[in-house]
Amino acid sequence: MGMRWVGGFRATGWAARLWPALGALVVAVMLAPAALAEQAEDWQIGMQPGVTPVRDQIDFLHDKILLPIITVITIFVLALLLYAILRFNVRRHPTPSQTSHNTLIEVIWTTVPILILLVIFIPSIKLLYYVDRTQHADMTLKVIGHQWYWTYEYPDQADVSFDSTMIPEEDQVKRGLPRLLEVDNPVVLPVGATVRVLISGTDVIHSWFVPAAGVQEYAVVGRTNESWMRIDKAGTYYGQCNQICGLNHPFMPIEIKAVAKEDFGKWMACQKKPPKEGCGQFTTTAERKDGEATVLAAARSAQ
Ligand SMILES: [Cu+2]
Repeated sequence: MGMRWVGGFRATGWAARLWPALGALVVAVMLAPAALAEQAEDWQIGMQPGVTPVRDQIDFLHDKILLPIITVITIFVLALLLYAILRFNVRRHPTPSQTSHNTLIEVIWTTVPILILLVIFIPSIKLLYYVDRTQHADMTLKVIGHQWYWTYEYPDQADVSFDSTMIPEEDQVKRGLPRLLEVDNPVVLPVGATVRVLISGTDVIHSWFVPAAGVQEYAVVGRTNESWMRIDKAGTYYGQCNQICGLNHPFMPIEIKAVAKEDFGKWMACQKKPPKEGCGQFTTTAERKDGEATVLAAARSAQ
């Protein structure tokens, strides 16, 4: 059995076997989110992959600006701490200095954080305004939060509207659908269309949160909040109410199906004038066929 260097100590026996296993675990955890697209995953440590321009900008702010800055600050503070601990401990430095003020250092440690905050402030404000609204929407989706489900309205599509309720947990499990995320009537949107999202509520404050789209907006009674999204990749995207809104707060998920324009047209036509037997593959009733659910689940696991 070979010996390995572990942080300056020689590890033998079980410790030598533990470190490669830990390394493999870390790699597995880092790769896990990359393999799956649209919902939170076990062992996920990063953000879900994004599918809208807004999310691209959020990722840029997080990955390229905030994370590097906070990493440098954390390492710098850690280094200062270690230096103080090692250099000025009672054994190596028995007589402490009586210095209490140093103008130069005080000016530096006041101005440098201000400059860092300015560097963060400018792109943050730009992003806030970018997320706020779109000037050129192709369509509007209205989202209304209730205890404990969502209503969706398409005001520029003959006022099509429907409620979206979580299907029972045991059905989700039985049919291989994402637990606590699958709904009876998902929102259907065309890929590539700029969608103005208007969000309101009828009882308490809810929050419409779809991580892959980078949208999180409060649903408040008597107020219409606005955001927007342009989903660039077909798929199913899940979200949840993320404002504690009462007893069934965890049971009002959000499901968006982003589909090709033609499919959206067919779905919308069916919503406007449904045939007796429902709207085919986009059927929006709770009686969705189990066969279809199986196909959906198979498509998901094949992704
Ligand atoms: Cu809620």
